[in-house]
Amino acid sequence: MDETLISRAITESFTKDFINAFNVDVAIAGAGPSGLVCAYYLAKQDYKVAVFERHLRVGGGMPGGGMMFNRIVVQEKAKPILKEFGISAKNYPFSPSLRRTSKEKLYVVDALEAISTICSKTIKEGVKIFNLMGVEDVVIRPNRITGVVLNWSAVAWSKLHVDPMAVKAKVVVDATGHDSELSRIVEKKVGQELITDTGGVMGEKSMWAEVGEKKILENTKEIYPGLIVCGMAANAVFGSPRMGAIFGGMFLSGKKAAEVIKRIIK
Ligand code: 48F
Repeated sequence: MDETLISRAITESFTKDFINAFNVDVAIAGAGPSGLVCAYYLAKQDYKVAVFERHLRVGGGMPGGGMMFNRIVVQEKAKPILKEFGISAKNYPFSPSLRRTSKEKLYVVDALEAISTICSKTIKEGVKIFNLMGVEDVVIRPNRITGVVLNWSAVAWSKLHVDPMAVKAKVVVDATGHDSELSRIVEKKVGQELITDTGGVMGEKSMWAEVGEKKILENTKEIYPGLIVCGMAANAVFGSPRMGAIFGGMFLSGKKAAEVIKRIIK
């Protein structure tokens, strides 16, 4: 066996996909639950989507479940999304007596099954996911974000001075989670011009699951022409609470972001 053939196969295949991703409909920063679900619903309708994930693995906060207990909780409203992906879910409460008194209809889901299934189906729909690549800036034209600026995560981690490269996109999504990194970058570069009450990133509030889960859908929107926020980034940008290891809101936010983006692109 010729080892260089293996090297050639990897390099040619990756480079082909990477060059193809230089011009996409939607570039998503972050392969957590909200970013992946958003990518999936867009690709299902034939939009060209690339996801850039800083870490080695995808999934963001999902594989860690709640405090490293690798289970997540999903509420009834997001059950259709579990069904869409074919993810198994167990009714909770388990005990009939607790079920009788509980007002909530919840589902417990294996976090690893959920994220691996979402990732697999998203890739099979045609989304290209580039891991170990961070979005360190955006491309801007007068009053509009038109792409993302990328670099290898290893470059940032080792603090090397290596210039980045750019990708063009009709719409850019900040799905970077609690830090809402892209929105903060845009705020820093364009000033207080975000479409929020303060014109800037308002900052995530302390835990209140019920309110956080409600607000996240309202907060999933365009915050600067060409820039959409979804998932925890949306709550962080609009000053809404965090909610812990309940993930229905993340899935629904990803789906809503896809709908918002479709309207923008049209
Ligand atoms: O944090 P993350 O899972 O975001 P999410 O989709 O989901 C939040 C939940 O996990 C959880 C929660 C549930 O109630 O509160 O926290 O909103 O995924 C964000 C992903 O973005 C990556 C990061 O490594 C993670 O995988 N990321 C962050 N900044 C960048 C980035 C960046 N600048 N470039 C590329 N990826």
